[in-house]
Amino acid sequence: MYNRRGHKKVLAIVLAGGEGKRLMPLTADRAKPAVPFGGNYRLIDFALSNVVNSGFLKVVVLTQYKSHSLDRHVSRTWRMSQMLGNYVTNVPAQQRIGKEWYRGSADAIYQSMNLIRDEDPDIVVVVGADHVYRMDFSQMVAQHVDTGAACTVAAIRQPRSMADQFGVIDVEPSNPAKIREFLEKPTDPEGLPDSPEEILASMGNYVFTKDALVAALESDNARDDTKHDMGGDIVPAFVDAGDAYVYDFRDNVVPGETERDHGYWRDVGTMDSYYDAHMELVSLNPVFNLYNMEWPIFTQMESLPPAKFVTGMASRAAKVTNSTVCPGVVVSGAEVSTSVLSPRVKLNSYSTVEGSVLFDDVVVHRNATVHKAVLDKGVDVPEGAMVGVDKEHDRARGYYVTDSGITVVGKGVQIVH
Ligand code: ADQ
Repeated sequence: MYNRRGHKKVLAIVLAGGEGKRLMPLTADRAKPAVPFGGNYRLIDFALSNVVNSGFLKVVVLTQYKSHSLDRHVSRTWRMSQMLGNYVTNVPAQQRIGKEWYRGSADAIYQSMNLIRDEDPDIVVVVGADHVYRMDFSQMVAQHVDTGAACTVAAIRQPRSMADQFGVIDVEPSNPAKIREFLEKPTDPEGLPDSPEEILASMGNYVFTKDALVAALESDNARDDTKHDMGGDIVPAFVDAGDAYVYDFRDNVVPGETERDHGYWRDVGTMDSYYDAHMELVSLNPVFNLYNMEWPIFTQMESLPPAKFVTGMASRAAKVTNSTVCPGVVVSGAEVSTSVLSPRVKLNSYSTVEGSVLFDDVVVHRNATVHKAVLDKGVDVPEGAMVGVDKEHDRARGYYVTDSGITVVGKGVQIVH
């Protein structure tokens, strides 16, 4: 498969082995990229949709941590026609080299080197699987080819207060800019000259010239003083060699986007940011437009009956405002506002759901209330029960409550009064 621009053969590698500790309990038994998002998506669907929409149809997904539901999702959803030699293959950690599982993200790629050798691409695009955004990677590849760099790092401005979550980039004043320094998750870096409270952050998406990547992974593997991490070790090595450029995400133009959603990128790595991204989605005029069909976000479409809204027996009419509702949902005499209802959610008479994200198969029984909460798959809220209304009571019942007061209940929990 040749890239539309530059006529280079491209292999895409999606790093999907992250644990997502800060998304507990949602990551108790699924990898972070498998965490549901927006009702019927999984986080990894955004990265994979971007890769495929960019025209890169040879895709390897590297998984590791609790990868069962992720592997199932990828193989079911992302089955591709083999006719043109295209594929999305998930590769679980195989302990192929030695006894260890992947040590870090660079080691994950190193241990899958046979896939790179078999495919023999000119260019390797490496992307994370944890973010919500649209991006045309072919534009980044085009810049990579133009500069002749060995490594190109996608970058976006972020608040300086969040620097310790990102690779922070200092650039030379050229255009495209060469990277002068790359610090992985520094505590108190300087802000940008034109905006002291912002830093230039790595998005965790990289383009490499294949031979340079292979050489860097081999030399990293031979060393003991590295964490075998893409952001922590491999990218800094390219920067030290004076061979890394930045790709400014502001330059990326995606078909169908508007001025408003241009440049949208959300790291949903904490429960609060995950919740906020959902509330943005159901807001009156969301920044991120799921309905942009010129750059569709693909997912698995299960055969389900349409969502249904009814007046329950001796009840009131169902009322749903500013919410997204997936197939298979039944809202019977319940009131729902600013919420996301995933497939097969059932809401019964006189129940109220407000400011909440309900995963697949959640059932809310009569007169129950769910407020500012994220309920994982299959949570059952019995008649008259309340979740998220009294945060102290939530904590006392063992439910997780975030600093900003969002209650999170793990998979399959039967709520108690
Ligand atoms: P983090 O996201 O903190 O920072 P990491 O935990 O390595 O870095 O995750 C990066 C990606 O690799 C994720 O998609 C994760 O799922 C995956 N991953 C992690 N370990 C893996 C393994 N052993 N096998 C396979 N996949 C693995 C990174 C960069 C920063 C950058 C931020 C942007 O290191 O420089 O700023 O992403 O969010």
